[in-house]
Amino acid sequence: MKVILVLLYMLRLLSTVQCQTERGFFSLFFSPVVATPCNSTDGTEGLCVSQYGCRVRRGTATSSCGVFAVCCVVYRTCGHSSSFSPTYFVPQTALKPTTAATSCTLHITPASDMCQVRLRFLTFNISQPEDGVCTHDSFSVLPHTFSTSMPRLCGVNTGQEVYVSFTDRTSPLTLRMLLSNNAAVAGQERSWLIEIEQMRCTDPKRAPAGCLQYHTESKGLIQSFNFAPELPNSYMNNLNYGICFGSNFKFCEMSLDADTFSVSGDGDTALALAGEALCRNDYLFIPSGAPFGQKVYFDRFCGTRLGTPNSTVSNTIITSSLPFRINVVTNKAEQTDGDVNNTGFSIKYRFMEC
Ligand SMILES: [Ca+2]
Ligand SMILES: [Ca+2]
Repeated sequence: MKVILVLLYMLRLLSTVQCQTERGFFSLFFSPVVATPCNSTDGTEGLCVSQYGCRVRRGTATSSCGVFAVCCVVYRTCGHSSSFSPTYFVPQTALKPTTAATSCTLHITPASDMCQVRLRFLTFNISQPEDGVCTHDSFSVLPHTFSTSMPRLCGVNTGQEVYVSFTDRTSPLTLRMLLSNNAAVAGQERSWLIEIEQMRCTDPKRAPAGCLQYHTESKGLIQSFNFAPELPNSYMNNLNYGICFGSNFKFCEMSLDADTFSVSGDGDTALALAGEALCRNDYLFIPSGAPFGQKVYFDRFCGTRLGTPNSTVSNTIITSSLPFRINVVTNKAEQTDGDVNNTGFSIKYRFMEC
């Protein structure tokens, strides 16, 4: 028994010394010299550092990561600021949803050489828009406003990613969750877990100018914000943003197949529309988009199916305009334009080799 106690005491002594000398002799043996990334069970990413290193970051040790090292995740909440990357924005330090009506802001200070942040919405669930407008809760990134490319968002956006540039590299970006106390939404549970990763000016994975969303995989899924087809009028107004695709010389064409497409008109009637005359208010701008196998080209696509004009089913759309890019445009009105039950879009994209 005595032997065990002495051993435990020695271990404790070692760990204390290691905590106090992060770069010292013991850290060479007991924690990585160059901190390596680690994954936590809630989908967040941290750094393997000593307990002391984690306290310096004001991080949370989520799990053990080797002898005397912890996976340290930087969570921040209302009123905080951070220059660590990645930082995770949460409603409260206890990592629980909130029902409080509040203006919750987080300041992100650019570290040196950083030009942009990528926001990944690991969880994003606040109140729904009303007739396309975030009248109650909203998420915005200041000094960007909904009139610039980063829109004000609400509803459900789990799984979405956006890229926002620092307007100047010395002043912070402010992430703001505005939670309303209006009777229509009071007491609702709101939750979010937003990963904020700072991106170097030289990072090849940085989104090009004018691109709110950026995809570099050769195939994937693009969805409109608050894509929740089970909810009527989940569609968002006042959008004008670019979805861009990073490609290389290997790829000459991109195909687009809609699982869901409901952008204008009566959401309960199947009808594809295209062209400037028919798609005036809400549309997807797909440069030189042509229905597969046809040599007719359009830029604007709208209606309730994505495909050949007047078709009642969606067809594959091909674009060969490089770099691949789609613009999402919606105006400020919806039902007064005769648009009912528009739910937005969910489209599979795929690059095609030359
Ligand atoms: Ca519409
Ligand atoms: Ca509209």
